[in-house]
Amino acid sequence: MLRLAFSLILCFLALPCVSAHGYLAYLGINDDQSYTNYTGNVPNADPSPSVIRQVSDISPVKGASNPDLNCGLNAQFAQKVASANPGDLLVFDWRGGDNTNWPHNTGPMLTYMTSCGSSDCTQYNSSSSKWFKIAEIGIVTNATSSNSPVWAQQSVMNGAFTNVTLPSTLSPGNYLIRHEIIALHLATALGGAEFYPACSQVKVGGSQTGMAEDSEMVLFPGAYKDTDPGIYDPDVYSSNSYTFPGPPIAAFVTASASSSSGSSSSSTSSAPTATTGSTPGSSSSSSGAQTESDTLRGLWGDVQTVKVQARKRTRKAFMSK
Ligand SMILES: [Cu+2]
Repeated sequence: MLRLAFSLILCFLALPCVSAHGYLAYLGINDDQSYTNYTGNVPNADPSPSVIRQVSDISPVKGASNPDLNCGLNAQFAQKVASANPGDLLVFDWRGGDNTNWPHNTGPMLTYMTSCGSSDCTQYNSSSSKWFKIAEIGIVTNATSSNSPVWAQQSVMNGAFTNVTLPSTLSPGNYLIRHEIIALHLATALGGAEFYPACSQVKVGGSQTGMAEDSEMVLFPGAYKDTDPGIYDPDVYSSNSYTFPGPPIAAFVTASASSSSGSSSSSTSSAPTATTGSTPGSSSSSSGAQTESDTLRGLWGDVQTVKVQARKRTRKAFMSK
């Protein structure tokens, strides 16, 4: 993991890494073109109506038992609800606090959902809600660099979107989507992990029947412990293996993903098409072929479809300050 070590050194030397944090700036649904449907509010700014729950600061949530692990620092109800359908592509665009690129490159990205019940999510308190996991992505191989292992989060730092596909058999209803980056650059110390959860309010249509089992559902906080191997990770800079925290991806998600190709879990999309292929120790081949859709097996054997697409929107339009 020389690449990661090098990045860390750069971080110490050149950048104010302690204060370099960020937030979910945009959510796109079925949006792999050049725009993003839904704008998130800058943390602590005067809010505009959004589907993304605003947080109070770009700083991370620290500690696995922190109540803010639910939806981010002092997360507020959002006024709007996005419309989506099973199988839709969710496009998450994370930014640094100054709207430059996301500042971290080490650690996984995980996506959970919870039902808001019969009413929409605009007033739904999810602190005692049960969440199920629909996607996770950690270390992948870098097809442009001898298939060397690299965190998918590196692509986000490079300017990529993170793509997650809604389960193709998801039951209709009102949901919160909790998309989370865990930054592990300080995770060699207990309590060092940085959690960045972001919750978006959606209403899912259709007439599917897929649901998670009770045994697959977790609370936030509650799903993680500070001592989990994927959260306290002394070997994070020397190991190519990674153990995702939280429950496995819900069975109905992986069942629907394997029965219909193209239905997937999580991936990043970036301009240099850097992230595709298979994870270390997986049985699938790592040809490095830059195909539009490439299936890989995650470290838990979960089928993930990596979709590589050119980033068409330029950063410049959003960097006016
Ligand atoms: Cu940070």
